[in-house]
Amino acid sequence: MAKTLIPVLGDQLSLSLSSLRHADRKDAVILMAEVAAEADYAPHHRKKLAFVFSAMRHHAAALRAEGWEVDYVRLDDDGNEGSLGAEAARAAKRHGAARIVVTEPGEHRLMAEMRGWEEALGLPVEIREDDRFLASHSEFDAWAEGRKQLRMEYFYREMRKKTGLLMEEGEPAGGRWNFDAENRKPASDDLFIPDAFAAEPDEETEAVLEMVERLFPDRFGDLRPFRFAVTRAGAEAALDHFIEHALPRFGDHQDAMLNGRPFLWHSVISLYLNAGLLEPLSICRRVEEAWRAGAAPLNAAEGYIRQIIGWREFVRGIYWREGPDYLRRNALGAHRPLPAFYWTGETDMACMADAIGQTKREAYAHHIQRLMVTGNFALLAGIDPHEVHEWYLAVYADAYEWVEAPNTLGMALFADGGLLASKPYAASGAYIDRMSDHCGRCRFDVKAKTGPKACPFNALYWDFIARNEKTLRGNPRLGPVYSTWGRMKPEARDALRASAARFLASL
Ligand code: FAD
Ligand code: DLZ
Repeated sequence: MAKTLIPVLGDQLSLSLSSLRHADRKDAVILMAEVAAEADYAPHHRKKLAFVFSAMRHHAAALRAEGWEVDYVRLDDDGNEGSLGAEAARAAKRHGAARIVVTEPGEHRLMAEMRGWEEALGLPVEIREDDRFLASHSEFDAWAEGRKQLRMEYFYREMRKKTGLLMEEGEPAGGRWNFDAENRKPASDDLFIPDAFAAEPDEETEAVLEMVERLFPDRFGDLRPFRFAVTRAGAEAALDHFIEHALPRFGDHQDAMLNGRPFLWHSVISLYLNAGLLEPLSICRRVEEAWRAGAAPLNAAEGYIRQIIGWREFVRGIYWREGPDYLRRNALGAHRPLPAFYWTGETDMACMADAIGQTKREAYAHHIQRLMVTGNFALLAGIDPHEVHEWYLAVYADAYEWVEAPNTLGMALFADGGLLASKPYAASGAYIDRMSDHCGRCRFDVKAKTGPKACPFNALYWDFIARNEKTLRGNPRLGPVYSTWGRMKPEARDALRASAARFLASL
């Protein structure tokens, strides 16, 4: 009987994947392949590599337990040809496959490659939509069509209505769609901060850690200690841990930062969700249940659900709608190279050192660290958006282009000219001081605006505003900022710009 070959990628670790649906287990072979091309298209953090390979190996075992035949190719197997296309071709020959069925990948790069498989392999190839999201491509496009501006808030409301999450008789629970204004409290060390969830590596994970150590000795990031879960059950345990210990405070302190406290009340589940070990709707239902049971306040449940059915779905819609050209957008004409300290964390700016240092250790930083520290710095300093994009794609365990690129280019860097965000998320040191305890331990003075001791974010902020006046002055949300700039004495403006220029020259 001619077989159907079903390649399953490293971020398609879901038992309900569209390519597996309606397949007859007797006539199908699943191919999972660890390949150099995927390990190398970005210089992935070593923890990310270990997570992906170990989770793939555990998923292969889970599929076998469900009765599937799985052909698994390890990265160091003899004969591994190093790319998904070449491995699909080899496997198709090995099994005498008559056709290939695959779920669409999460990247334009691989989508283009897969579209060429039919010709390259001489077999019919069916590419199915990835329906592990709440909004299909056509649903998002229909929502976006004809709108002058795409705003997450309106899309989010549609997703709330569609799913019924936090809805009561057709109205949003609590009478409001959005409790964001109640999600901006700073934090302090004397609040109860839960321990991070930690899984124990099993034998398979140990083998992967050794392989990554051996094959990627020079890659960015600490490999050990390795505490990520690598199975569906482990990911569920991480979610349970979050709901029990951190969700109640997630809302209040979502935007807070504390030195040496990488996880605070965040869930740290994006790597599992993006890999397919958790499903978005069931996570949100669990969070809603916690609220209904009185175990979490509404601002926490709403704030959390908004990230998943709002932001996550919204950025994916934009990624696919805008096409590959999105990756090269540079609306503010920023061309400075990425400073070397993004790879070392060696900088005197305490907030940057903390965010980059933990990124190196954990392959994780929470949203405000990514947006308002490393992202904000890159925006203000005019770093080339594509270089920044390549950095974010590499350093986080949850990074896949469909979710990383719109967040980096659209949200953090305004490189899409305001498609995703209504104004640049630019902020001076005062924001970081308000939301964190970094400034008190920094060698720079956050209250000083100019001079060698002044927090670099201050002069850089005004330099950014001045430098981009032509493009940004017309933005209604920046009206007050340009009025303040206009009211400053020329000497004060010159001093800010000179201070910024000195700092930028030192990078
Ligand atoms: P929590 O704070 O606990 O939030 C819950 C979940 O909501 C997350 O797990 C995630 O699935 C979802 N979520 C929250 N914010 C966003 C968002 N803006 N976009 C999409 N999903 C969101 N997220 C990624 O999953 N992969 C990336 O590569 C990525 N790159 C980013 C780059 C930049 C510059 C910025 C500003 C944000 C990026 N994000 C990315 C979004 C966000 O920072 C992470 O999803 C979040 O920090 C993951 O940690 P967590 O699981 O503890 O999230
Ligand atoms: C991220 C990643 C890595 C590091 N390695 C593999 C791999 O060896 N084999 C595989 O099938 N997938 C891997 N992935 C995930 C893919 O890069 C991911 O599927 C694409 O980026 C599309 O989202």
